[in-house]
Amino acid sequence: MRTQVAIIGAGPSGLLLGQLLYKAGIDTVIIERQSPDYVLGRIRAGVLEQVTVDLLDEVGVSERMLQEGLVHGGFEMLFQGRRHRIDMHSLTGGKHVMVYGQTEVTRDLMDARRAAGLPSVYNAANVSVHDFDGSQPAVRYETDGPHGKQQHRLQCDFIAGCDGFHGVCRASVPASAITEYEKVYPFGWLGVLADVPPVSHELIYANTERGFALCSMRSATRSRYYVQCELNDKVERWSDDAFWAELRSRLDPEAREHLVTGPSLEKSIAPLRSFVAEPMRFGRLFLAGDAAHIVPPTGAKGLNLAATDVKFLSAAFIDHYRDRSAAGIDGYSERCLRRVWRAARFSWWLTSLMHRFPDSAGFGQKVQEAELDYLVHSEVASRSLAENYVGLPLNFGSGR
Ligand code: RFL
Ligand code: PHB
Repeated sequence: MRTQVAIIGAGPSGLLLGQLLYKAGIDTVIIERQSPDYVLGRIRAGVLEQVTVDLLDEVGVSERMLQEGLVHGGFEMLFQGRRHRIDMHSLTGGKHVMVYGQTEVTRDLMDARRAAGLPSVYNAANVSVHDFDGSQPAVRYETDGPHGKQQHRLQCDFIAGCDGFHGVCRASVPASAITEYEKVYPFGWLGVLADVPPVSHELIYANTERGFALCSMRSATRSRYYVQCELNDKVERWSDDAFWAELRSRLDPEAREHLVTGPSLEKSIAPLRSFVAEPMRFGRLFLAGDAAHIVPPTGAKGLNLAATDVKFLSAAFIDHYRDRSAAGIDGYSERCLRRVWRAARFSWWLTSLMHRFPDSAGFGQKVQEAELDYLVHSEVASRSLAENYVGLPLNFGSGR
């Protein structure tokens, strides 16, 4: 089998890249290790920047998002028992974010790919990438056939590594060719999804004595809540009742009154990590999304970064095929990393500001309180938070 771009991974980055390239007339095959249902079962991001909304619109998969998504012009910061609203809309000159779950984004992209009749291989085993430092890269994988395992070889011009943090693409690059920067935080997030109306119509980010909490949502009848938990905590240790009691203890009196509880549809623990791999291109292999970088979810940047990576990557392939220019390919890594580090900085900063750290009682705690106080009372500081939260423009700082 042969294609122009082999895409490894059918998460949001792989699927969005597939649609962007399809619109440009470039052939792709997507190879995914899991089943479609497994991919859709992972409950993750909820907040889309305007840049991401525009990209989904550009590839023709915005219809349901525009109908069902919730446009938010602000969010709330809760500390010392009081809520303070960050009015993103007025602080950024009219910008907002869209609350629409990653599961739905992925479903819409999967449906569009299927409707266009584009090839995807799910349940692919032992996926491996080869010869990306030469001119004829290839991907090998196995599928279940009627007579046992079938081996496949996909020849291509380029490989797009959209296979997430634990994927095979980054792991296939020689250690000497890659530099990894990592910060692991001493806590995780315990998340619950439940069919109950949200506690408030906007998101609440809470810094409390018992740790961080986040009140988010998927719709007017479905809520997504998180509480900071111990790094080695086990989800089995948390009954629904225990989760609701913990969340309630981290809310202000008004929110506590409005909190509606119910059985959880999903409950999981995610560790928090900042990670960046440099560069993001190795010959004819390109990394995009979580395969190249991870940010802690506090700033809601992970999925949005994945979307802008693949926008830059699709532009690079279009330069190559349509204009016979190597400029996009050569500049891909640098262009992405500049944006990635800005989001890494913002996500690290907001994580540091909003969580309880085991070792920062006393001075660290007082400085955190002073910074929160400054943040909500200084318009300049609030604006900086709002500007980063809604997302910096694609061409920020480059004049391009
Ligand atoms: P994904 O989604 O991990 O998809 C990678 C796909 O590759 C497949 N794969 C392989 N396929 C073939 N061969 C192999 N060897 C393979 N190895 C892996 C996997 O099965 C998978 O289907 O990466 P992608 O596409 O780059 O997308 C990134 C986003 O998923 C991620 O950044 C966000 O979920 C992060 N994130 C958030 N981002 C936001 O922008 N806004 C948010 O509000 C937000 N909230 C969150 C989050 C992440 C969270 N967790 C669980 C870490 C909240 C949480 C709790
Ligand atoms: C979510 O709705 O899952 C969500 C929202 C905001 C974040 C992280 C996760 O910062």
